[in-house]
Amino acid sequence: MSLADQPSDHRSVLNRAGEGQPRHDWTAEEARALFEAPFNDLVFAAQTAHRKHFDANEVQVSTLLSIKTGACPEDCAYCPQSARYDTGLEKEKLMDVSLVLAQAKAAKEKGATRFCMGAAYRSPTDKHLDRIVEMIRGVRELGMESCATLGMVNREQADRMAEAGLDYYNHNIDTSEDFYGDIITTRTFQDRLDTLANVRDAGLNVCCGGIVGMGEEKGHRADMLRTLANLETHPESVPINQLVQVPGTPLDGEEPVHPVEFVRTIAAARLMMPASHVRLSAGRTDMSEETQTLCFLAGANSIFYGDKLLTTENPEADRDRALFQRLGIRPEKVERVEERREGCGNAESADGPGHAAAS
Ligand code: SAM
Ligand code: DTB
Ligand code: SF4
Repeated sequence: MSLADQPSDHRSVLNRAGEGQPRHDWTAEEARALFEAPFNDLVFAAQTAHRKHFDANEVQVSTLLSIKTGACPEDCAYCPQSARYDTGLEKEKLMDVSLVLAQAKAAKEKGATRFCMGAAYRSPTDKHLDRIVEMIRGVRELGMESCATLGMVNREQADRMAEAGLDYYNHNIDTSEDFYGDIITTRTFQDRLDTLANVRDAGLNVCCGGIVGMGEEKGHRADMLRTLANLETHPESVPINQLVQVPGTPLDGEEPVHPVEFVRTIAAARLMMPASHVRLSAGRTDMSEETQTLCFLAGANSIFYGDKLLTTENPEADRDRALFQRLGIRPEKVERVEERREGCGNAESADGPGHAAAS
């Protein structure tokens, strides 16, 4: 055991992490200490780190659209879109560009600043990518940030999307390397890291996180976040999804994660990647407003907004507007989009994505 692997007292880990300095040398013990720390100490440290980089009352708002639905050859055990499971989902071919842009425009009018296009592919064909590149250009022309999640991409594909002006590419590691094989067998953990490297090398912002509630243990959650935090550059956006259980998928009926453990995962992500946006992602429909509030307190500062995720429900837009109002949360301003594009938004710049510390 090296010195770095010695068990750490949670207090020293929290004190250091609360300073909000991005680090890439997290030990397994340090990451696990966050999951064992007293909850109040953990959330206090996470909120402290959060305020070093962000306005604590501002939340980034993205809207998702499934641009190609179902019939996926992969076997991700959580996913309603895998062709291997009978989930009753209606499959849909790749949408026309004009329909996608009409939805992007509607999302913008409702207040979203980022539009995320998701497709149920193992990896996109170059022919499909031609059409997706047009969608990316169109979303950008609307003045929104664009994000795509299309499965595995090679360097050339990532370059094409970067040239079209794509802002973010989402590709999740989903869970820890150890637990990964229990969830997905059709592509490896290393395949995912390779796609992330292609996306990063093409100059795109990386959106990468995972799912909580798939039967994993705390240690797996800690290890998943450690993999992300120890990347050379932290993902600019870290979605933490709570499993949405869908009848017909192998994970339907899994013991749901306790809300406190979910909030812990958000707090740990905030502490381990303090300058990144942490997204309280899928699963909010099954979450109380009190749990969501704790997530914001623990440092979540991004959500999916709009009545639908990809194929499952999301809280109604009206409810989210009411929740924001009750909490005094403002959607992150459109100007931040331009600031990030001009390069002030490097997640590891001294004062974080595009702005100074909170008041
Ligand atoms: N097919 C592409 C891929 O796998 O990269 C893109 C779309 S896929 C639906 C994007 C991510 O959504 C997955 O990696 C997973 O983290 C998340 N996801 C899918 N189904 C989910 C579910 N039932 N509950 C929570 N998250 C889910
Ligand atoms: C992410 O981490 N979560 C989003 C997005 N990235 C693509 C997807 C959630 C999907 C939830 C299940 C569904 O609606 O199909
Ligand atoms: Fe396919 Fe993506 Fe669903 Fe896996 S998560 S089955 S790759 S759509």
